[in-house]
Amino acid sequence: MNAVRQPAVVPPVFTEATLDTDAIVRELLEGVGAVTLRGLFSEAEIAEARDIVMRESNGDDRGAKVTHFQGDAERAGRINLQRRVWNLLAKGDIFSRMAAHPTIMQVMRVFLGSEFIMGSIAANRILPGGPGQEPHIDYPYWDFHSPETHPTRINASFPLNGQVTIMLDPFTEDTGATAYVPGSQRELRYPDEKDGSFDRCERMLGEPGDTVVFFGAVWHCAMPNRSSIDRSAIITQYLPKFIKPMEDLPAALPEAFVKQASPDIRQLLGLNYPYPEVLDAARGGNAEGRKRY
Ligand SMILES: O=C(O)CCC(=O)C(=O)O
Ligand SMILES: [Fe+2]
Repeated sequence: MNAVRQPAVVPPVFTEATLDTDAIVRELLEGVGAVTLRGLFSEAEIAEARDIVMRESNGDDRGAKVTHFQGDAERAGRINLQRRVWNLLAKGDIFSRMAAHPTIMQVMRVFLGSEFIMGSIAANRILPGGPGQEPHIDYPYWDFHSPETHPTRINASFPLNGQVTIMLDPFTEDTGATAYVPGSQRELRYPDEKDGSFDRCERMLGEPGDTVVFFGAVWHCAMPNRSSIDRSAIITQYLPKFIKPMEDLPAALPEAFVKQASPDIRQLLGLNYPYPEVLDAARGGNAEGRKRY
């Protein structure tokens, strides 16, 4: 007799009407490590984002852009079947609307602190036949396979990362929906082969427009696309204000974009938090401390 498969551990679903940021924080830190937000984006918005991602990545047929956690695909000469589109804020207003969606901002303010920033925003497109990734954890934990380079006793009791995946295509087992190991974020560790992530994983399933928020310390990876359709998502990394971001986002953007950015986008670009600064050249006077003691 076949072993009975346990029911899938599905990330709890919230809408704007049922949003409960305390419950979401608990789920991310102490629960499965992920939640789904539904109904944040219209069909037209998803279609607009998808068109740009397809157009930009069609041109990259040699997979020339940098990518991550794809060592096996690179060795097998198949890296062009997973394509990234970087610097999305410069490629359409829709991506600023996605990055600073009020509901995402509301969740991240509670999870990462009100002055949180964005460390990266990119698309990840897996073409039909495209490979998956190695199970991993995300920046700034992404090199935690060398834990001695991180502070002693660092742990996952509080977050240094919040990930958001906005699905542009159906995320199914066939198309390569992101795999994750529920609860693995509670003990901060980079997974290895002995952990058997592929035997223990669940999938982040959903329809175009569904948005998964997860704590990047949860073991996860893109999976192979065995279908005949593309599987793309917008992948955004949010960080506490004091973490050095993964991408130098302001440097990649036109000056005019930065000048005209909304208050939320300025915060996401890290412009509200001025450090590191050349203090020897900074305006004199007291710059930090309580206004009144
Ligand atoms: O595209 C996916 O399913 C996940 C991508 C991911 O986890 C990453 O690139 O860090
Ligand atoms: Fe990841």
